[in-house]
Amino acid sequence: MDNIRLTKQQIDFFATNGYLVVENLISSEEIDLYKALYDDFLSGKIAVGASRSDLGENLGTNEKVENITQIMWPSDFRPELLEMSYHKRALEISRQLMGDDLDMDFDMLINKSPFTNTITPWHQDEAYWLNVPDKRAASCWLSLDHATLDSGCMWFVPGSNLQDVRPHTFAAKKGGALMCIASEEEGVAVELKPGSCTFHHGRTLHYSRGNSTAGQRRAFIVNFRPGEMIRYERENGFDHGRQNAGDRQLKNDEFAG
Ligand SMILES: O=C(O)CCC(=O)C(=O)O
Repeated sequence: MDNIRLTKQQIDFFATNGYLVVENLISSEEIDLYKALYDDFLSGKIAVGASRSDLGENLGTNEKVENITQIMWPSDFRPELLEMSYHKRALEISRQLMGDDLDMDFDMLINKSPFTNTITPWHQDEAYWLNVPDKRAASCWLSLDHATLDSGCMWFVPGSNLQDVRPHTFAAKKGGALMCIASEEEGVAVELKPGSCTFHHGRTLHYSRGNSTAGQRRAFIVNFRPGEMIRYERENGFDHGRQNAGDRQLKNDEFAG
């Protein structure tokens, strides 16, 4: 596949709305490859220890499966991912959106298993992150399945990237998912076919409904920010839960003042 060149209209749309849909980021052959790898993570064939946790713990009511499976840093366990098409194309697009100094900060898998019916609460990613001086950051959310309203596609609040970070709290338990007050009335839902993706800014309000379907809702997420800010994070001991995924922190109280 050729490199994707965004139009000025797409770049402006992202700057104004805080999100962007990019269709067909990877081909159908590539989707099959990524699905096979993803399933090896889900089944435990690729062991990840404490990099795996339940983002929906105490939010959903599932006991036999994770309410929402979150695996941080899959590329630590399969470094070849870094050289594969998804990471490369997503990096290229993030640079077109926000500048040539962007690099990959971290990657993660978030899956909603069939009938787990657990929402990802409304939040802004910045609430989880160290308050870095340069706020440019984009997450690419690649869907390996049909992401629909019922399986838990992403919702975004257009323009929230240009507003403040709302007050966040832990939704159900300390170390679990964060939440803030927002509603579907403010948002737009983005259904995606397999191989398509969205990019969202670190400040964009987003959420997803639970998966009430019989299929998986596999999302592969890669986050990008200026290389200088990645260094700043690491120097300050912040690595996005690389080996302790279940210890999420509320960082947005640092935004006051
Ligand atoms: O997959 C989801 O439901 C949430 C994803 C998310 O919060 C993110 O990619 O920042």
